Amino acid sequence: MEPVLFYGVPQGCSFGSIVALEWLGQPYRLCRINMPEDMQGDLYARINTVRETPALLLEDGTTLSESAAILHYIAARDLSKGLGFAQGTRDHDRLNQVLAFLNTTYFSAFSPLWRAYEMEENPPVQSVLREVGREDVRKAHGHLEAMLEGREWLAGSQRTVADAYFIGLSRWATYHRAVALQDYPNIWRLVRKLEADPAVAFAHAIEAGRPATSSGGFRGHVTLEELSPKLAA
Ligand SMILES: N[C@@H](CCC(=O)N[C@@H](CS)C(=O)NCC(=O)O)C(=O)O
Repeated sequence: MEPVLFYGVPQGCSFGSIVALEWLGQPYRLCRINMPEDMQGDLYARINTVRETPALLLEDGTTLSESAAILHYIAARDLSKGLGFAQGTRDHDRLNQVLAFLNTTYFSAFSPLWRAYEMEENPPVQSVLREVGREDVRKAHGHLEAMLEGREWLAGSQRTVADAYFIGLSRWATYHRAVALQDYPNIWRLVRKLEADPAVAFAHAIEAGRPATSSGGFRGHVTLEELSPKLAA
């Protein structure tokens, strides 16, 4: 079977892996994971012991987890698509650098805000977490804005998996009302360009459960149960 991407809803960071798969254009399937309930069972632990999305089931029955690993893997499946670069080149280093920034500093800036979201029962702690999170998110956007100066895309002059990953995470800034993306001209330019991309529209439709038109290789959804016989025990 084609590779299967396990994507999480709502608001998953796996959004970027859906966009990257669409850009790659090779056949793939999707498996929808409602977070956190679908991750609690033994079945999902066989896919990712850390019980997080995204995860990717490969043709040989093995799985790959962690966004950075999955995104580099997708890019490397066909370097002629230009979503990534050959290892050992400066272009690859630059892509790796920006992906690492997004996957650590940028991603984790939102962590206090997600914790606050889960803390309805404790308003004082929730309010401290919100303050810390909003400050971290402001700082991360300041760094990203500077990084984008003079660059059309995150890794330079061409669209890569870093841009796919970024557009998924950038939604959280608005969702948590942490910063207004319009206040950062370089970031806002990139967001508008990506939001106009058919692969991004496709990923939004998939997450929302609306009819979605693939311009890539989407071959439909499979369920965890259907995949069970293919997974290592
Ligand atoms: N380091 C991991 C983090 C993945 C992660 O935190 N995924 C979230 C969704 S964005 C998740 O699965 N959370 C589990 C939950 O909400 O229960 C990666 O970059 O892939």
